[in-house]
Amino acid sequence: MDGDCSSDALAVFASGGGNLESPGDTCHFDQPSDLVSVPDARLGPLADHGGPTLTVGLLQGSAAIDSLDAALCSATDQRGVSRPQDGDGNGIAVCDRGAFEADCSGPDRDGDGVADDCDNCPDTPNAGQEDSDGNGVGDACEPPPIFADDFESGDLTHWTKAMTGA
Ligand SMILES: [Ca+2]
Ligand SMILES: [Ca+2]
Ligand SMILES: [Ca+2]
Ligand SMILES: [Ca+2]
Repeated sequence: MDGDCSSDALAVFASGGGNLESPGDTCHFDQPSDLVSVPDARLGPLADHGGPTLTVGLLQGSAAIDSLDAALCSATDQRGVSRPQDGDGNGIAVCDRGAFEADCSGPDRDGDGVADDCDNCPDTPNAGQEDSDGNGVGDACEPPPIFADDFESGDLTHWTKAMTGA
C-alpha cells in the first residue's frame, strides 16, 4: 500500500497480515506481520507485469522483498509466478509482501544488470536506477510532465484530489 489512508473514507482495511504501508501508518495494518511507516517502499507503478490483472511491482531494494512470513506465503503471486523467489540476491528465496513476487534474478531485456521485475525502466538501460522524484519510474524513462504544476503523468493522486477534494 503506497500512500495515505487517513484522508480516504473508503480506505478501511481489515488486515490479514503481511502488508506494507509507506510512508505512514494510517491504513489499519495492525497485525504483527504488517510492516508500516516504511520511509521508502520502492514500489513501482501499477502496470501490466503479466498475469490477468495489473500489479504494483517491487523495485530493487524494496522493503517488501524477501520479508514475508513463510506461513503467509501463497504458492504463486497474483501473476501466477511461483513463490518464493530470491528477490535480494542473497541465495535464499523468501516470499515478498503483496501481490507481486519479484524475481530480481530473472530476465533482463535491456541488459543493464537489473532484472525486468526489479528494473524501474525495464526497456531503458539504467544500471544506477536513478529516480530523483521517488515515484518508482526511473529518470531514464520518466515521461515528461503533462502540466507544469503537480499533475505528473501517470500519478493520478493529485488529479483525484483536485477533482474530488478528497
Ligand atoms: Ca522474494
Ligand atoms: Ca534491466
Ligand atoms: Ca533498465
Ligand atoms: Ca521518477
